[in-house]
Amino acid sequence: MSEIFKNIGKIKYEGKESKNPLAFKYYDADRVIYGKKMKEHLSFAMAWWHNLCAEGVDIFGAGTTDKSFGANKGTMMHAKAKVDAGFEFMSKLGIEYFCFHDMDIIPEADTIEETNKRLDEITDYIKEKMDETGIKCLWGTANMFSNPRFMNGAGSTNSADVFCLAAAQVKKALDIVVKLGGKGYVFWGGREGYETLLNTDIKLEQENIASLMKMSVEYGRKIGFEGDFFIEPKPKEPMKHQYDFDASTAIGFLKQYNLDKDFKLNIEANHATLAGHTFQHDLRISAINGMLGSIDANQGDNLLGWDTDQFPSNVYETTMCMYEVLKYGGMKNGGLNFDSKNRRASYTPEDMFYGYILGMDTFALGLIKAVELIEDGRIDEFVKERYSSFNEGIGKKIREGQTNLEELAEYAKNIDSKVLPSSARQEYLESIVNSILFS
Ligand code: XUL
Ligand code: CO
Repeated sequence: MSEIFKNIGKIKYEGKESKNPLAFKYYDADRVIYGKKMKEHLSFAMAWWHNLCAEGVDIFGAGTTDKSFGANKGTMMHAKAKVDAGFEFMSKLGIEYFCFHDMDIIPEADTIEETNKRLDEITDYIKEKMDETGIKCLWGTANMFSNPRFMNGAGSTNSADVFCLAAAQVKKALDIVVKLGGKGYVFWGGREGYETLLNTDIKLEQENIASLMKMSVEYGRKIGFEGDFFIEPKPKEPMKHQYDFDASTAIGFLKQYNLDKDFKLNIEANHATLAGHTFQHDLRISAINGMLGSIDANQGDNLLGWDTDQFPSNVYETTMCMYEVLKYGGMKNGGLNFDSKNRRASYTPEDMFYGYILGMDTFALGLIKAVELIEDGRIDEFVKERYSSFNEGIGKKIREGQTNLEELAEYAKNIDSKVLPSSARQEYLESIVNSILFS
């Protein structure tokens, strides 16, 4: 196998003064922070689909980027060339994980039998590369949104036959995730949603999605999958309304159908913002529910209303992300998967590396700054103090469920009705963040 990215060597950490575009300025993989290496805090993963498959096609124009890697597209030779390219790419960047959809790694065949045979063949090859390099699988998933049969979703489809084809696909995807030792299995409800209520039975669709997930958990556990199942919330696109709208909605769904013991959430930055939240909000909601599973690392564009999947460059956002992750104690089976793609006009192999270097450095800097915010302590201290009226007296009784409306009404008689809560001091807190970010 010959080298694919010939003019690019191993990407090294050179420090923030470096002007070498093919070097890390902040990501120093082995630097120890809070007793763990940077690479362990961040557990970066390469997304097979954007990096090795997407060629910059958009609805107005053809691809701009050649991802043939020297093979004829649509063949198993091409599938293998993508494996070669992917492992060379990850090795050069020091990325230790990858994530994939079943249909990213092979061209889908006309029969399930042949598709599965191709999956067996390619995963044998991937496994060889994993053994050679030590690179691991973070998570896998089934693409149940591209093929026309999934026009109405997979679990949410109106066709029992399509539902069965989806089940067959998840079964095989679980087989290969287990074969590759994947730590997670993702359900992104690509088309699990609806366009109009005029033709939609929401109750039936949601119950069917839950039973597909339940059967998947049963099968996964039966074949020895010990990792986490993840739901990846997204409010819209491609559907007008998607059932896994945001973290809160997905958690409610998982609890309603008793799936919350096996599932956690895979939070994607650009999906949270499409739902009208900050990235940090959906991370916090997942964390306080014990369900922060993994992260799809990217960023959107505030001026656009769709999923732009850009490489993260916003240090404020990555700082707040790592702040949540550190406070939560990390992600057991998760990591930071770059569900990010180069802009269509950044079409050269070097751009693939620049994208990852940007994303990895932005998260490394976010990690460093999040640690500084935590060590500084002023924000934590402020929040603690802000709620301190619940630490004793009547406040404590409220927290502990030791009171009732009658007692509180009696207590309220002695409170000055003009009382105000303490100042929220948002501007003071924002300037603390700035002083740490730009120190
Ligand atoms: C789509 C998206 C997916 C999932 C995996 O918006 O994020 O790529 O991450 O299916
Ligand atoms: Co994603």
